[in-house]
Amino acid sequence: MNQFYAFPKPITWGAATASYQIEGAAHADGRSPCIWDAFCAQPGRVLNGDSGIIACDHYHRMEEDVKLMADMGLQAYRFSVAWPRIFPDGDGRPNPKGLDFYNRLVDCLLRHGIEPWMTMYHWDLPQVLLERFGGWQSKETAKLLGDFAGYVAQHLCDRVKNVFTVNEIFCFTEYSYRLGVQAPGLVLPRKQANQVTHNGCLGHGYALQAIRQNAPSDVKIGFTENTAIYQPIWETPEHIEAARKATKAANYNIVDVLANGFYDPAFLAREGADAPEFNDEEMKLIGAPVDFAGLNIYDCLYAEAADNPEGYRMVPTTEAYPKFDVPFVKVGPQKLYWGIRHYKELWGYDNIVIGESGVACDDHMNTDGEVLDTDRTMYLRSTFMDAHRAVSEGYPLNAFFVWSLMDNFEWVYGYSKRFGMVYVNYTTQERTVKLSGKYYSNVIRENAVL
Ligand code: GBH
Repeated sequence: MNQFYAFPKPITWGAATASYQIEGAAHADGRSPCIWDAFCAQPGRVLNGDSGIIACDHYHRMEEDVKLMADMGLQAYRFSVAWPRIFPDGDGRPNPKGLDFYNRLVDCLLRHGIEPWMTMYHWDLPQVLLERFGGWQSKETAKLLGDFAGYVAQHLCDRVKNVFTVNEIFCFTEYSYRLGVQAPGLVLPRKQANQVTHNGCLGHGYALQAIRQNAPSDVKIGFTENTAIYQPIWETPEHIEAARKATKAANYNIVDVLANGFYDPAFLAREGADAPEFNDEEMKLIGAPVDFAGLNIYDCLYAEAADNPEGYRMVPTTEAYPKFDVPFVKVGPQKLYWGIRHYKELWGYDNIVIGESGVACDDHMNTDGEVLDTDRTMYLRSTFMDAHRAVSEGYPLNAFFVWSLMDNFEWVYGYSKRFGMVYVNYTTQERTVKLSGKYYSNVIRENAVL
């Protein structure tokens, strides 16, 4: 073992997935449609007209998938709960068959010695709530997320000890209601779009409160966000300060608000009549303390000091800047370190987890049946080095979830992009651990960057 890069403390090593991306079984056991089912059915929305109707068929292959995780040596598994399986009408009467699946999943994980980390909301909003309230345009949706999360916590948190309220508020609000690229694909005017983002934060707040109130035993609760992380163009004090300012400013309407419990007055002034409607009670829910803060990191952004009122400017990456198989995942051997450090220094988080880190590669199986993804393996190693640096300098990283356990439905890219450490043959549903998966098993076993 390479002692030098051994982690100085235990890290919980896991892999992440999300319900809509892997489960399939869209019509099984009383599940109702979610907004992604409807979005995928609209021509031109998702590449090749793909959808999550079958996906990795994980709903029917759960036990074999958990067995595979155990064989890989995973210590933890981050999954999400499909709201339309549990409350097909969005609220009201729960569906016992839906809950049963997650009960079996949790039991199976625990039987194999794998810690379940559960996400309450990873974008599969029941379609009925879009029809009834306009989805996240209404605070009712935020409230109902609280009800759903409270119910799930009551039934599963005797065994599940770590819970994420929501995955990436930025994506299910900004990308979905302002930019229109993700379900439900709306491009709303500024005032409404600002309101949607506020309502997303409020959903986190209601969920946090409800999980605390309903969990039958001690549980740690947090969120995870694909926070925009600026790294200094190089590491001198003035550029570090610039990167800090750029990162704080870029996250003005989500992480900065969750951490502080109030909006930056400059934001409210700038938006004027377009500012979101909110009250003190809501801000208290939104700003309630979390037990951990999650970072999902893909992009690579640079800032440098500048002689302007802000004191910084962004430095764009070049056209040819090294990327992976999707444009938004760039090579960035310092980004994860800076993400962790900014979380601690800007927002005071003392328990940080990487909710997602990973990469899409153009994977192919060779004639010997192997997938030798040297690119993903290189990427993982570089992010682990970064994590090692953060921990060595005393920053509070405690868990790391690679995105993703297996290839899956990559939202608007459908099945054309593969993020897994496990290769999925979508014709046969056969799973094959890639080189990167084998590499990860060794890293986990040694708790060291190898
Ligand atoms: C995460 O989102 C998600 O949590 C996860 O479900 C997902 O599979 C994973 O990352 C990999 O993408 O239409 O070209 O403008 C990461 C942030 C936000 C990146 C939406 C892609 C849309 C790209 N994603 N974005 S585009």
